[in-house]
Amino acid sequence: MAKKEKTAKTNNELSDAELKQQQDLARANSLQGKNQPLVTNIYTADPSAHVFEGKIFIYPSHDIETDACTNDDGDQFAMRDYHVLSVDSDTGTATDHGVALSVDDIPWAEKQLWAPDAASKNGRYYFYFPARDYNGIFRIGVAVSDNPAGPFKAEENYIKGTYSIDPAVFEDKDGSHYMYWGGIWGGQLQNWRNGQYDADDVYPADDEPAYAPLVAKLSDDMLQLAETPKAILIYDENGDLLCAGDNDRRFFEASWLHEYQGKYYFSYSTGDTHKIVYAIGDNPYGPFTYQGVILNPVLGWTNHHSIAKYKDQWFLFYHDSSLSQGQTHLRCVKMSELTHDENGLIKTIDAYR
Ligand code: FUB
Repeated sequence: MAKKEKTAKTNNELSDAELKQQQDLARANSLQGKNQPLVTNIYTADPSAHVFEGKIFIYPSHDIETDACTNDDGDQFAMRDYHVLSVDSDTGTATDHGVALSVDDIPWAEKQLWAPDAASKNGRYYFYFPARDYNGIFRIGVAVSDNPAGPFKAEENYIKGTYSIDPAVFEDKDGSHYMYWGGIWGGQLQNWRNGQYDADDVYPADDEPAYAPLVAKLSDDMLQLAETPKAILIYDENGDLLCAGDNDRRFFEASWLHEYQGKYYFSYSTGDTHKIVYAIGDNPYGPFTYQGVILNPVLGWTNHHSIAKYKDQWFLFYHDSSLSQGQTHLRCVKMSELTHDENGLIKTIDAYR
């Protein structure tokens, strides 16, 4: 005890980041039982949930231990395969269906299998995922299966016209599928100018519009983009585009789209301010108007989510780093009920309360 008191840093000696991590960890530990990790046999993150064949399936990243250094490019997220999870509606327990796709079986991808998503059409299942190609550039690929749990077989090449990360696929009422994607920093949106990759990072000035996420309709066979990607415009309450310096509200990564009572909700992570926020529009392309926070910061740096309806109840799927006692690159997926109020606004969730 005496030794511990001698070596431990006092709160005054901790950096702000260390202090925040300690406080978050203490809060997470004191609330064990609130939302538990869905699986504990592996580390999982970036959960994209869908109801397929009457059951909730979750398509997460599979976090692993790594020697790669931690940096703003996200080299510490060195994932090499994907597992699919499903949730038993009676018991709420999740099943890990094992490896659904490995980087060794993706001809164009070298490393870093980041946040994926899946879609279904005519009894087949399509798995969309970002990875770095052999030039170090993030692209988005697709793999196909007859089973929602996989295994999936990857196409030979990435989807033409795609770059950056975090695909999310939304099926509209008419059966059309739209893919949303993009991310800054490690997500490389800041490296694309006029359709060309440039290794130099260029960001807008703080008072200029922030980098926009992208959307494109998918082709009938679900394997290509059916159109040139369009920028998603997100406006504030005054009708101005969110600016790059508006770190509390501007797009960073983790796109998701859901429809509620005829309105389209585009949600995303604010990255360095660690929130999941949302904006509402009248159609899948937007424009969207910023509304507020869905999920306050969780334990760990990243915040990434999905939203799905199961048996008349809406759920938020998210992750935090509680399973690894706060290690940002070793996360665990969780779920929580989500509520739209009588005006269609989403009640903010605090994972610690
Ligand atoms: O899991 C790797 C990356 O971290 C994801 O692609 C981002 O959304 C963030 O969660």
